[in-house]
Formats: sequence, structure tokens, C-alpha cells
Amino acid sequence: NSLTSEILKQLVNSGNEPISGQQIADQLKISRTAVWKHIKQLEDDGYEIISVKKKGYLLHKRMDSLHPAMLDSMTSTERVGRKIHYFDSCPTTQSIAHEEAANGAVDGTVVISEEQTAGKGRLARNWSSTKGKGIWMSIILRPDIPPQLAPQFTLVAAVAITRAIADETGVTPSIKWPNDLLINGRKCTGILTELQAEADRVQSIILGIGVNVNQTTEDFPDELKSIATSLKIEIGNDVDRLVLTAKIFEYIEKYTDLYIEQGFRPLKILWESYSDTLGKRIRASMVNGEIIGKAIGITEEGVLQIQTDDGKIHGIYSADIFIEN
Ligand code: BTX
Repeated sequence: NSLTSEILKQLVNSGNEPISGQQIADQLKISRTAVWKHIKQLEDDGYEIISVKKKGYLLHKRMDSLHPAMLDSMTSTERVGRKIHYFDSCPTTQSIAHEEAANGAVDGTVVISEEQTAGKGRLARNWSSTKGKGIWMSIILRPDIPPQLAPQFTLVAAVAITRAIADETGVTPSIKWPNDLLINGRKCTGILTELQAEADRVQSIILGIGVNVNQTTEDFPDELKSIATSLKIEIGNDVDRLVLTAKIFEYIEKYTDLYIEQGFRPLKILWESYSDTLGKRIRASMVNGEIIGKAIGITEEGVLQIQTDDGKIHGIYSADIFIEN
């Protein structure tokens, strides 16, 4: 409950200094016995807490979870991740975020879950979300923009997550338009951008982000084994999900700020530098057919441009992209 996470927060913030039971009790206006019960609860949850004689409690080892109290202590953002709704398991963080957004959640609110039982991709596809192995979250953003510019946020998010992964692992994914991050040709991250909007104004963007972090090949269902990868599979060791999540918050905030100040242009340049789609001959498969040609660029709106063999240029708003040889 919230007192337990308040105590966890205090333990985290006091770092290597033990914090006395009396101090915690005074601050939270509860008895020392109550403090002790919450400490027991944290230990049952998997946190290792040392009792230092005459000094108090010390957080020795944190659990591998994305607990908001832990995330809070690692994040220096102003908006993104300041308010977090955390679940051990849920069907999909997207629907919870939609509800929160409709109920007035503030800009930067995050819904995060250790596991999704019905994680979703685009076009009603599934998103495999193994418990405790990835980052499954939805970020609510409230930029003051017209709805037709919202797809740009998929590209802004793609750049932000690419930078965060590169910082944390030393491996830079490449971006496959519009919403996949690939390492060695396999998908390590998917982004799903959804909207609540009026005719001329966005009310909220629900940015769904799924990052495969510590799965092994066995964690993926058979049909994904050849197309999906995780950061752990690629770099050979576990990656700290807390640190990576905090980094993603920071970069999403930084790049949405940049977007608001300077527009899409600087982000388009970054996006292009990470793209593995541009310059290649591709097949774009859409709901109503397909187009084969060379991917020559993205527009200021984030629309992919394909030039077919007859020289015509086509704007693609949404499609699955396959590289042709
Ligand atoms: P997408 O439609 O581009 O990709 C979905 C496809 O990717 C699936 O059909 C499958 O082939 C493959 N796939 C499924 N799971 C995985 C996985 N874990 N790793 C790699 N490939 C996979 C991409 O849609 C958008 C995904 C967004 C996921 C986030 S998680 C938090 C939020 N909540 C939620 O339900 N969705 C978003």
C-alpha cells in the first residue's frame, strides 16, 4: 500500500545512510511497530533490508521491479513519470491509460505493468509481454497540436527510446518506419500511438511502449522466436529495467520539449539518422493493397514517401514495411 511505498521511497532516498525507525515513524505519523510491519512487507516483496544496530534500516538490495517509489528516486524529469500507476499484472496498459486520460490525468502520467495478459499492437495484433522481463507502459501526453500531427509522436518516441537504449546498452537500434526498433534485424521495441481528440485539437496522446529487455529466446512464443529479440539476447547480460525506464522518461521529455519549441524538423533529422528504411527498396503492405518502390524520405508530417519505378512519389501514412532485395 501507499505507506509501504512511502517507506521504500525514504529508504531509497537515504542511500547508504541507515534511516532510523523513529525518524520514519515521526515523518509518517505512525507507530514504530507499524514501521516494522511495513519493512517486513517490503522484505516479503523481495527487497533486502538490513537493520543496522542503533542506526536503523538500510536498503541493501532492490527488487527487479519497476515500483514507482524506485522509479521516482531515479527520475529527474518534470512531467514524464512524475505520476505513475503501477500494476503487477493487467490486460493492457493502453486501456487503463485511456481511462486515466479521459478522467483528466496530467501530462506525463504513466501506466506501467510488470505483465500484460492482453498486450496489443497495431490493427488488433498481440504484443507478447512476459512478466518482469520488459518495459510495458503507456505514457499520456497532452501537447497542444492538431490531430493530424499526432503520428509524429511515434517518430519522436522512436528516437527517444533509441537514444535511451544506446545510452544504457551501447547498442544503437535502427528504426524501421514507423514504429519498430530493430537490433540485427529483429524487433526489440514496438510503439503504439493512440489518440483522444476533438476535430481540431488533440486532447491526449497515449503512447504505448513495449521494450523487450531481459527475455531469453525461450520466453518468446514460437512464432516470434525468429523475428523478436531482447536487449539481453543482444548484449549477453541482464539490463537494469529501472535505469532504462528512467532514461526513456528523460528522453521522451527532452524530445517532446524540443518538438514543442522547434517543431518536427530537428527530430526528423535525428529520426533519419537512425532509420534503416530510407534509401532502401521496400514493399509497403497496407490495409488496401501494397506499393513497391524506394523509400526516399519522410515529410515534415512524418509521412513516408515511396518512389515507384514509374517515378511517381506516394505518401504512406500507415503500413507494414518489408525490405526487398
Ligand atoms: P505492431 O502491430 O507493429 O507489432 C505487433 C506484431 O509484432 C505482432 O503481430 C507480432 O508479430 C510481433 N510481436 C508481438 N509481440 C512482440 C514482442 N514482444 N517483441 C517483438 N515482436 C512482437 C507494435 O505493434 C506496438 C506494440 C506496443 C506494445 C505496447 S506495450 C505497452 C502498451 N500496452 C499495449 O497493450 N501495447 C503497448
